[in-house]
Amino acid sequence: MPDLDDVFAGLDRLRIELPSWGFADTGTRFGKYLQDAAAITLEDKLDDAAEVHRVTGCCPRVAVHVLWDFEGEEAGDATQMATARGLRLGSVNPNLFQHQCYRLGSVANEDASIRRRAIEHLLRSVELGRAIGSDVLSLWFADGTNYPGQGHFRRRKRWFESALREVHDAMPASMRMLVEYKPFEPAFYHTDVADWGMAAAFARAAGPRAKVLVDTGHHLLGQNIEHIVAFLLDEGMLGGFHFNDRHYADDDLTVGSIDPYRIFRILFELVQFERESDQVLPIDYMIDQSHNLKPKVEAMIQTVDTVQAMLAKALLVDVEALESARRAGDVVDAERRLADAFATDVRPMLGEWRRRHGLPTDPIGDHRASGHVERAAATRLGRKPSSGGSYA
Ligand code: AFD
Ligand code: MN
Ligand code: MN
Repeated sequence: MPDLDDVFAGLDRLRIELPSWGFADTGTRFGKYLQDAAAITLEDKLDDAAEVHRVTGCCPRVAVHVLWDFEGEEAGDATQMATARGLRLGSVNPNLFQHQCYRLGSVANEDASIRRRAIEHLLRSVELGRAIGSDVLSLWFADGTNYPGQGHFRRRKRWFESALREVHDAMPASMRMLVEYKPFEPAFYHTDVADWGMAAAFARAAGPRAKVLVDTGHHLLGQNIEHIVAFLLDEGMLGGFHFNDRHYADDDLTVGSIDPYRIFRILFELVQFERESDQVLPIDYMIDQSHNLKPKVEAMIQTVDTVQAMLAKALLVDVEALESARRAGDVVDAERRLADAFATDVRPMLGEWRRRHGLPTDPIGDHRASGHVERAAATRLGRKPSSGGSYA
C-alpha cells in the first residue's frame, strides 16, 4: 500500500514547465479580453513565472515562443533575465502559423520557397535553443487544408518527413524534438499531424531524438488519452505533455476543470510505468494555456496545483491490490483501486508537503496577498496600446 513518502517523493520529482504565452494577453478568433496586469515583454512573463514558481516550488522552467518572446529570433539577454529570477528557459516553440506566407501551409506548402523559408525558421529556432541552453524543440504545425482536393496528402507527408529529418539532424546532441499533434484548428478539413500515430510516425522518420508531445486538449471526443499515453510510453515515443482541459475541442481550459479523473488516469499510466521499469524517461510536463477570463497568474497556479493533486492521487493507487484484482478477474475491485485513490482528499498531504518545503499552503491566497498583480498592472498598463479595464 503506497504511503505518504511515495507521494512526497513523487511531488519532489515533479517539475512543470510554464508557457511564456500563458501570461500575455491573448484571445479568441473573435477578439481579446485584455487584462491590466497581463505581461507584455519576456521580462514581464518571467516575472509572472517567477511568482508561480515562488508559491508552488515546482516550476523553474519557462517555455518560450520564438516570434513572441525574442526580437528577430535572437537570444538577446533572455537567459540572464531568467537566471536573475531563479528560472531557466525551457522548450523553444517555433512559430509557423501566423505569417501571411503560411496561409496555405508551412513545411507542407505547395510552394517550395515557402517550404524552405519554414525550414530555415526551424533551423534558426534550433540555433536559438542552442544559444539559450534549451534542450527541447517543441513543434506544433497548423498545416492542413480546409477543403477536399486542396492538398495532396501523401506529398505533404513526405515534405513533413524530409523537413523534420533535416531539422532533427541539425539539433545538438543534447536537444530533443517534440512533435505535437492536433486533429483540427486552424485547418478544418485535415491537419497534417492530426493524431498520435502520425506524430509517432513523423518522429520516428525524423530521428532517434524525436518524440511525441501529447497536448491533453488535442483529442476528438471519446478518445482514450490514457491508452494513447500508455502505448507511446511502451514504444519509448512519449516526449511530453501540454496540460490543459477541453470540453469541446482545443479549448485550453484549466487542466482538470472539466475531467479531473482523466488527468488522474493519464498520470497513473506514468506512475505505473515508472514503477515497472527502471528507466526514467525524459518526459516534459508542460502547461499550454492562455486564459481570457481568469487572471493569468492565478490560472497558472491553479493548473500547477491540480497537476500536483492528480499526481498525488495517482501515487496512492494500491497497485498490489490492483494487480491481484486483475489476476482474479475482479473487475469491480480493480476499478475501485483507481476510484478509491482518486477519491482521496490529498489537500492535507499537499499542505504538509508545502509546509516541509517552506511553501505557502494556499498558493493562490498567498499570491493574492502578495500584491504582485497590482504591481504588475501599475508597471504594465502604461505600456499597453489599450487597457482591459480592471475587472471588479
Ligand atoms: C496552440 C496550439 C498548440 C500549441 C500552442 C503553443 O493548438 O497547442 O502547442 O498553441 O504554440 O494552443
Ligand atoms: Mn499545445
Ligand atoms: Mn492547443
